[in-house]
Amino acid sequence: MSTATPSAPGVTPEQREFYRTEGYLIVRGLWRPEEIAELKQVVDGLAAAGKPIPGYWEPTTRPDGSLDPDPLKRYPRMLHLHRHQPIGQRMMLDPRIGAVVRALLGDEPIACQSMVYFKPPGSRGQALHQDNFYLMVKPGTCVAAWTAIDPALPENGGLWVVPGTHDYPLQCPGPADGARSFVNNYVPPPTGKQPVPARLQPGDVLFFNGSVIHGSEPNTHPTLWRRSFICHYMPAAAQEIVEWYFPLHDFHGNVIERKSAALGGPCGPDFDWSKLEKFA
Ligand SMILES: O=C(O)CCC(=O)C(=O)O
Repeated sequence: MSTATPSAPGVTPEQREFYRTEGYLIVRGLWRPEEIAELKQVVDGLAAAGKPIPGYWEPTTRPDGSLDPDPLKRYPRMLHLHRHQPIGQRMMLDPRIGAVVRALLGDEPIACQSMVYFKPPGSRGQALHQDNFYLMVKPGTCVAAWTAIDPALPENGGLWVVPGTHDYPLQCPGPADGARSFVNNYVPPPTGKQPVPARLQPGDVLFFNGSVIHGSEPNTHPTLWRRSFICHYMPAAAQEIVEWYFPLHDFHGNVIERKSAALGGPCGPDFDWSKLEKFA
């Protein structure tokens, strides 16, 4: 796993080569501790207030007001942070992120989305999957920038990536284990390839190609949360993406237009998306 610190801007030739062959790259300490602390303060403040942000963050409690045993009901992932919090837009369009993504894509990046995962102790993970199944960026694929807010390690549900799966075609996902994953979408690694843990410290960023198989296990740590801030980007040359990600932005904050891609990809246009949210 490549862990070198990049020479700014962008990445070293070695890092670019590592990304080209493995499909992912860890950039250590891209964010300063005070930047991560500010992000943590904002998202923890929103979570502590518990006030839903309609369409973006909708925690639920039981009808009788008691705590749900599933921590993700109280702390679901927060969608599109950049649309409702200035820090989300600022961090999604940060020039240091832009420089790395530009170097990895070999093209001008367009920002598509931002999300926060809280993942408190006891939370389920997200089974192995490929992100471009959701974004459907074409031609080419998207790239994720996954920032650790807390340490992200196997013991607290850190991310795993399957090296070398960036050239693997998008698969139609099968069912996941609902006891371990909150999304019912599982893509098994191809024969001979195994997931490896991306061990991250706060401020480290894991970049990975949208076809790379990746996911996480439950957070089994007794006390350690595993918050993360996740953004996705597409190359300017790509012409389509699923409309749910509109409006797209360039790194100057301008809105960029692209065609709306059809959902379903390898599963076909009749794929039942509701099954990704449900377990039998
Ligand atoms: O952070 C996680 O646990 C999973 C996130 C992920 O796989 C994704 O954003 O695609």
